[in-house]
Amino acid sequence: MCQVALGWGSTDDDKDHTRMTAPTSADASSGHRARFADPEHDDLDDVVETEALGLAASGSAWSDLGRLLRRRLDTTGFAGLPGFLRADAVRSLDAEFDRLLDVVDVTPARRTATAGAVTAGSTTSAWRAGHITRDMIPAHSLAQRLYVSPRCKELIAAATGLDRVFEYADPIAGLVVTVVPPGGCYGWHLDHTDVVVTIAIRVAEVGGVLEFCPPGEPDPATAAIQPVRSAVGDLQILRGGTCLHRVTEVGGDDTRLTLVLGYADRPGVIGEPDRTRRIYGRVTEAHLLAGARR
Ligand SMILES: O=C(O)CCC(=O)C(=O)O
Repeated sequence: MCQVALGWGSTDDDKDHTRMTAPTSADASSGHRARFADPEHDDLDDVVETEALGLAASGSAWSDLGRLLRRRLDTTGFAGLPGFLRADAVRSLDAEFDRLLDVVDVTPARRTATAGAVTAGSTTSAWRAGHITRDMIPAHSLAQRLYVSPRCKELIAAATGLDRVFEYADPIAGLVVTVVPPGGCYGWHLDHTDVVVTIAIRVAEVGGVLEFCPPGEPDPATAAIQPVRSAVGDLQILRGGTCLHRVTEVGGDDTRLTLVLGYADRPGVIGEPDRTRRIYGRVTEAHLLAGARR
């Protein structure tokens, strides 16, 4: 079995079987074509509600919509786009992420708002949440296709007033799923990037609400906190670098799942090793090498 998976020592029958379970990117003979994440291709009609949102037209439709969102983002720090993902795409992502939940670590922790080192005088908040990281999400996942798509980047760049945004070069961050189980929460924090893009995949029956403070407000105890109530498939853009935000305690039986897309304003961004370890519990060689170069 192992030999078949590795692609050597297999019979012709084994090879045919392997092709059925792991389709190649273009298999003209069978008509079976898996679509892989590829920044040279931007067909998202099977992922996004392109018709309903007026995004099916070629040209500047995605950046036009982004500019519309920017007005709201600039005023309040937040902009939402209800019904962004197709219902069948949400179902497919929910099932895909559900299969990974057994290996997600949700050990409780206390963290500072910037995931810095916790010292005796630090202000911290409670976390009980985990992540499905980028390296756990396969290349043919709709999530990876959305993340690398030039259309999606156009939308986010226009919404944030940048000429262009870039995928993280980080092997585990940039594209993650926040996993908040019943009784869990995602504490008050600021992100490392200006904005964070989230898409609700599974919402909590009770609680599990994304809340944020107005831009620059340093203290949730005195700030006018804004709740965001999302339905599955909704897209949210939050100025997470300047608006403190959290996810309140999840009630009921369901684990809350949110797809998080982080883009950088320059290519090659990789998270700092210490911060990465605190948030995701591990690093990769790329983090260590980038950390040593800093
Ligand atoms: O899960 C969410 O809705 C929010 C995630 C979040 O706060 C973040 O990724 O910075």
